[in-house]
Amino acid sequence: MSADVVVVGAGPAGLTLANLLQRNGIACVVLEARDRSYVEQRQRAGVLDHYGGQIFERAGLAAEVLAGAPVERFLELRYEGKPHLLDVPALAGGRAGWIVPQQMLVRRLLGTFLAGGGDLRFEAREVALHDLTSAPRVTYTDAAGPHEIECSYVAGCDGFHGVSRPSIPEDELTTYTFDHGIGWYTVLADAPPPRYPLMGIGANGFAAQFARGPGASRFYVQYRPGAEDPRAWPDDRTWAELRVRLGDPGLPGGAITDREIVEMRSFVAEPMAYGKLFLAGDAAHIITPMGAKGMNLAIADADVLADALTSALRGDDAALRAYSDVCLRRTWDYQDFSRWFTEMVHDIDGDPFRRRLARARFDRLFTNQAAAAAFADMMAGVELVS
Ligand code: FAS
Repeated sequence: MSADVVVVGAGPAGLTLANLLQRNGIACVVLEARDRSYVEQRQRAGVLDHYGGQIFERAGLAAEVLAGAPVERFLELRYEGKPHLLDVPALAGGRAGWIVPQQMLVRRLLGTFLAGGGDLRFEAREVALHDLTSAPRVTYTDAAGPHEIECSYVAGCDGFHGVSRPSIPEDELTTYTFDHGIGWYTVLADAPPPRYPLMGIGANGFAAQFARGPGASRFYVQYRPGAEDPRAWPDDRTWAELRVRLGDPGLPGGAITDREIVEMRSFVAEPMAYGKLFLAGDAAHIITPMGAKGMNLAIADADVLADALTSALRGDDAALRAYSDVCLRRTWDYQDFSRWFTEMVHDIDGDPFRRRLARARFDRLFTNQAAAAAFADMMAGVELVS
C-alpha cells in the first residue's frame, strides 16, 4: 500500500494535519495506537487561542470544530484574594480565543476527517518507521496482521512518548530540558465553572479553576515535587487549599472525578525534521500549561507542515526545508512566554526577592498598557513575521 503522507498519531497535531492535507487533496493515512474511545475521551487542554481559530477559519473547518464554543473574554487573577480582571481580547485588538475542551476539538476533527473519506486506522500497534532518508516505509500491526505503507513523507504527531522522535538517530538531535521545580495537582470535579478562567496567586501558592463543560471544573493546585504527593490528600484538604488560594471561602465542593499530577517540565528537540520525517506537537516539544500553549503549538505546527508538505508534493520543497526553523521560532517564543507567566504566578522556591520580582511583573500588567498588550498578544497567539 502507498500514500503521499503517513501521519503517526491522532491527537490535535495529527488530526489538524490530516484535515488540512485532505482539504489540499493530499492522500494521507493516519495511524493511531489507541482505540477511538480513548482518543475521544482524553481530557487535557481547554483553550484554543485566536491564532489556532484562524487556522480552522482559513481551512473552512471553524463552523464545525468550534460550533457552540464560547469565546474567551476576561481572565481573572486574584492576588492574595483580591480580584483583577484582564480583558485579554480587548488588549489584543479584538483577537479572542475559544473555550473548547481538547477532547471536543479532537472528536470534531476526527469527525470531519472521516466524513471527508479520511483513512484513519485505530489500534495500530508496533508502528515503526523505516528508510527515512531515502524511500520511507511505515510498518504496523493490527487485528488483521502486519501492514506496510510506502510513502513520500512521514509526520510524527505521536506525542512525547511516541515512536517518531526516537526514530531519529540521537546524534542528529539536540534536546533541551528544563525542570521548573513546580508540580500541579490537577483535579476534575463536578463543581460549577467559574465566571471567568480564574487564577489564584499568593504566599500559599498558585491555584487555578477553568470550565470543563457546564457542570464541571478543572482545578490546579501548585505543590512541591518530591516533598509531597497531593494525590494522597483527603478531598477536604484539596478543597481547603483551593478555597484559601482562590480567595473564595464559599467555593462549592463537588465530587472529584479525576486526579493527576503534572510536573512542570519543558522540552524541545531540534531540529523538528530528519530526512522525510517531520515532527509536530508534543513529539517535538513540551511546554507548561501556563498560557495554554501546548495544544495551540501542536495545531500551529500542523498548519505550517500541511502547507509545506502540499507544496513539496507539488514540486517545491522550500517551505519543507524551512519547516523546522519556522516552528522552532514560535516554539521558543512560547516557551519564553510560558516561563515568564509561570514565574509571575508561582512562588517558585520561596525566595523573597523572586517573589517581589513576580509582583512587579504582575503590577505592570495593570499599570502599563504596552506590557498588558504584549501579554495579550502572546495569549492570542502570534503570527510569525519572517
Ligand atoms: P498528543 O499526545 O495529544 O497525541 C498523540 C497521539 O499519538 C495520541 O493519540 C497517542 O495515542 C498517539 N500515539 C502515541 N504513540 C503512538 C505510536 N507509537 N503509534 C501511533 N500512535 C501513537 N495544553 C494547552 O494548550 N493547554 C492546557 O491547559 C493543557 N493542559 C494540559 C494538562 C495535562 C495534564 C497534560 C498532560 C497536557 C496539557 N496540555 C495543555 C498539553 C497537551 O494538550 C498537548 O500539548 C497536546 O495534547 C499535544 O497534541 P499532540 O502533539 O497531537 O500530541
